[in-house]
Amino acid sequence: MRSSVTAYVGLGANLGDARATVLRAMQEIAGIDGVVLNRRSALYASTPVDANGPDYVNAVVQVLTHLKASKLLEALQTIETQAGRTRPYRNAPRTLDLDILLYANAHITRSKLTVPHPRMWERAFVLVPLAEIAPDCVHADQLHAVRGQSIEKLQ
Ligand code: A4P
Ligand code: MG
Repeated sequence: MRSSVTAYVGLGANLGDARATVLRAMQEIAGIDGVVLNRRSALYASTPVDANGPDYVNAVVQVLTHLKASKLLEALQTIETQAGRTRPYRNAPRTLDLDILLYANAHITRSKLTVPHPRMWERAFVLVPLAEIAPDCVHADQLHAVRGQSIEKLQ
């Protein structure tokens, strides 16, 4: 069996009951064959970045997985589809977005998968929840750089 690696998945939603969708998605990620959900951040409300529509609910989870990154992406996309995700235009409001942020120390540049996620370092809605569950993955300077973006921990 392949040895397990640590990966981080970003969750975002700003259509429908976004909080319930993100919580359900965490359960569904935990249910993927070959994935163990190890840590989950709090839920955060964040103002859309480079996008429009309602505020987002965002979170990050840490998983341990035997799956190759491409198989993990396929499983995440199945969960997005089941949550009613449509893609009418770039950065459109969405019922659920699941992005692979980090996969071990891998650098992947394929047509369907770029890891680390290319825009993660510019985004408070990724870095703040990631720093909550994996402080070693985020440098204080990186958090400082996104301090102008509005993000608030939900109760
Ligand atoms: N893809 C490539 N690399 C990856 C990866 N590391 N993880 C490919 C997941 N998918 C990856 O993604 C399009 C294609 O990217 C996929 O088919 C996959 O093969 P998508 O989710 O259909 O499209 P997208 O949402 O436009 O792309 P992405 O990358 O999710 O968008 P962004 O750049 O993450 O922006 N503001 C707030 N406050 N909160 C948010 O969650 N999200 C976005 C989406 C913009 N603004 C936001 C938020
Ligand atoms: Mg995505």
